[in-house]
Amino acid sequence: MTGNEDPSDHLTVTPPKTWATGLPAVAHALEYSLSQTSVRRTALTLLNVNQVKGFDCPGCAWPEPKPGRRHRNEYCENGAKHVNDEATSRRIHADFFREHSIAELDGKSDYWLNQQGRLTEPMVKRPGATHYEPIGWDEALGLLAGELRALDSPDQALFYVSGRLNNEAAFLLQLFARAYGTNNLPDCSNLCHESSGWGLRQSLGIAKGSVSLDDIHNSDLIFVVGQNPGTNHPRMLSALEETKLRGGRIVAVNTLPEAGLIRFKHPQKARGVIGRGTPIADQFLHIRAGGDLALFQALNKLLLEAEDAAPGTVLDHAWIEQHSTGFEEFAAHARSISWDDIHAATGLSRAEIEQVHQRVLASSSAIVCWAMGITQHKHGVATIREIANFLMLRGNIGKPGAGVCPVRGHSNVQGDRTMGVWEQMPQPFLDALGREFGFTPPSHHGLDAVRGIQAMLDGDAQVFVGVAGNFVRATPDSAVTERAMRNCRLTVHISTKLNRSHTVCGETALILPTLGRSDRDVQASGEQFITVEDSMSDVHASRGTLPPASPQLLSEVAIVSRLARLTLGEQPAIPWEEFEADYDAIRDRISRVVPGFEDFNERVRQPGGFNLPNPVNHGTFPTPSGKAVFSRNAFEMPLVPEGHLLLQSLRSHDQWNTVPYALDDRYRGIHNARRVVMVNPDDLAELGIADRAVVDLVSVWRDGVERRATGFTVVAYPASRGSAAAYYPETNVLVPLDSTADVSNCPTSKAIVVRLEPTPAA
Ligand SMILES: Nc1nc2c(c(=O)[nH]1)N[C@H]1C(S)=C(S)[C@@H](COP(=O)(O)OP(=O)(O)OC[C@H]3O[C@@H](n4cnc5c(=O)[nH]c(N)nc54)[C@H](O)[C@@H]3O)O[C@H]1N2
Ligand SMILES: Nc1nc2c(c(=O)[nH]1)N[C@H]1C(S)=C(S)[C@@H](COP(=O)(O)OP(=O)(O)OC[C@H]3O[C@@H](n4cnc5c(=O)[nH]c(N)nc54)[C@H](O)[C@@H]3O)O[C@H]1N2
Ligand code: SF4
Ligand SMILES: [Mo]
Repeated sequence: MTGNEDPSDHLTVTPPKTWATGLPAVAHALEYSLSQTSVRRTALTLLNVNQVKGFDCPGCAWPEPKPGRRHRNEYCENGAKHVNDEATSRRIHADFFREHSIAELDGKSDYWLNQQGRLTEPMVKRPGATHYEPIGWDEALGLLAGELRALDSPDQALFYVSGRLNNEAAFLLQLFARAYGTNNLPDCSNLCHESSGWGLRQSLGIAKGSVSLDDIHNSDLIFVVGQNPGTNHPRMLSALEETKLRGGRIVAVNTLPEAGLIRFKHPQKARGVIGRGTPIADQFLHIRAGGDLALFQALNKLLLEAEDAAPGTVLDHAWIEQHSTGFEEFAAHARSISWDDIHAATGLSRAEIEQVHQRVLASSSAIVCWAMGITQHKHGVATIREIANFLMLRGNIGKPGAGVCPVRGHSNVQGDRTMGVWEQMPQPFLDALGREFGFTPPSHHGLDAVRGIQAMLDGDAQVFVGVAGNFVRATPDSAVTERAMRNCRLTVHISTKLNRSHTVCGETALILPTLGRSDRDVQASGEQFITVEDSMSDVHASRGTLPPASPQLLSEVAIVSRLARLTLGEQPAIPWEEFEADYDAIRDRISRVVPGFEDFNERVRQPGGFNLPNPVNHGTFPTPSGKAVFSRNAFEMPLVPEGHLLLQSLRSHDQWNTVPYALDDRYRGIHNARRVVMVNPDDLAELGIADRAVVDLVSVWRDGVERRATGFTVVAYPASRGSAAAYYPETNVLVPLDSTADVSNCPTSKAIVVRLEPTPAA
């Protein structure tokens, strides 16, 4: 279903698929692309995506193979859908906003809003108005600059950044925010891999993954934990297939038997199109929700006991001695974990875990990959630290085929952080920024996404600027967040497409439309390119190739530069005009402020760009002690009262974060509906709820406030016992604002205690 109508749910269910990608995936990608635009534009976009001279897929952050090894079609089904969702021929003009009031738009689905096409001109909603109306760029940016200048304190403004934003614009935005006087730079990482950042920083000293694609290909043993690559990082499956073909083994750990983890059919190889495909997971652990900390504690316990039984044969003593601290304390704690606790938390048998242990003993290198199934739990940071312990025990950091691999979401989410988009950038970065531009950046920490919402609710933040995301649908506690946004004096969104954040307005609201990745970007000095950094720290150029969606669009760099000039004037002396005219001028500055970007302009022009070295691969651990840190993590598992389930909010195959492209979740066998909750049939029997019953999801939280999402159809599904799964963003209303992960403050989107109540008949 790809029409313009507001879709209604007509659920059909088929058995979950046991393999991912192959020919149907190609067909689905083309079907969506052609519903959005012409054959010619589809061909143009698909020929250029992920090619050395083309543009980076605006989809996920999975890296491209080295230039000589790239396939002509180096994209996946979802990448193709994603590109053509941006390259759509549909347009939203001023008459659209005359026709539809904001209240009416607010009643439309996320799907419908996105289907209206690309935004083409700046729009304003004035105080008291019911509709958006056109506004010129100068007036729009002047209005925003005026509001910013009028605030009592720069900390009353928030600048939210999502991971689509390119390096150059991200660098300018954080520079602007800090020159203006605030570190309030909440970002989508706060909602996503924040727990990975904290866990890795504490254990290894750097908040990034340590592996390359070559490491993945050549590893003996890869764990894929809390991640659904078949849908969310499809080309990761080609990499895992290569691992398998070279003799590596894969252990998948998930609460759901996800199709891509089981079998993979490579869509660009004859064996994938015709054959049965490659089995991916050698072992699948159908773990209980939130049981991963206990699983890695169990594996660590088994390694320590195996070492006791055969000293000098299991652990890498040389590595531990030379590179780490805290081993003894960690080991004493790890030995004390009980099998009863491990079983309760994981739902796995000791035999299953011992089988994995044997695989570990048989391997001389190991990698652990993970995503939201780990980070969005209360104890996400502890789990990641336990994963680091696990790898460190056998020296699986900094050698080929080994390391940590947090698989990032948005295409440039890692780059935005490298460029300084974080509410608590370390002082050396702030000092370098201040030196380069001749001002003193504020050193007190800014607000993250969750604290930003609270500040808007309390009236402490009054101007919200969102870049490249959909803040009100990405964040928890939707009703509360919407109230927070409406409480602002001014809400501003720099976006390519219409979304709910544009319909939940402050007193005044602005929509500032911008170029997307696929659009050609021409400035005073000529055609520009931008740069991005993928999940494996490869930095490379991206050049749009399509005529812009509208002549009135400005690039993100241009919008930020003009806004900065209007807000700050000549103080401090930052050459904003020069930056807008020639992005090389921005890259020159980045090369002097951000470590690893020396000779940026030259190196990024080499085919495929360059790799930012990770110090842990050279035996350097930038922790306070200068060593990797073994940590002692208290045993923890989610506590779910009798008669309740632990709900995870996740992505369907046909959505990109807050934006559904269609109502299907093909691999899970869910068709034509999104208000669906998947529950284990034994749990349904215990709860006395029938398959296909229609229920409300009611979340239970310590504040006693009732949070309810109504009208979900129950689907009996092989979810692990005690858990349930439903799609985000429809379920964000259930996530309490203060239900966040320890240390990282990431919302617990994978751990919401709910009860299911029959929906009263209408
Ligand atoms: N097509 C598509 N691609 C995307 C996105 C998209 O929306 N659409 N979003 C992008 C972004 S921003 C991100 S962050 C990534 C997200 O990539 P994923 O993390 O794969 O995304 P989710 O759909 O949230 O899936 C979480 C996975 O963890 C499992 N899981 C849940 N709880 C647990 C648990 O307690 N333990 C274990 N072991 N497993 C658990 C779920 O069953 C599911 O397989 O994808 C990126 N790529
Ligand atoms: N319950 C629950 N909540 C979650 C999650 C979950 O698993 N469960 N996942 C969380 C995660 S991992 C993430 S990353 C966030 C995602 O949160 P966001 O990144 O904020 O959301 P997106 O849906 O990616 O944003 C889509 C919008 O981005 C704009 N856009 C697209 N491309 C461009 C571009 O090139 N430039 C500009 N300026 N705008 C562009 C379009 O207007 C589009 O409508 O959601 C989080 N929220
Ligand atoms: S795997 Fe990710 S980056 Fe690669 S083509 Fe697919 S969506 Fe795009
Ligand atoms: Mo994400």
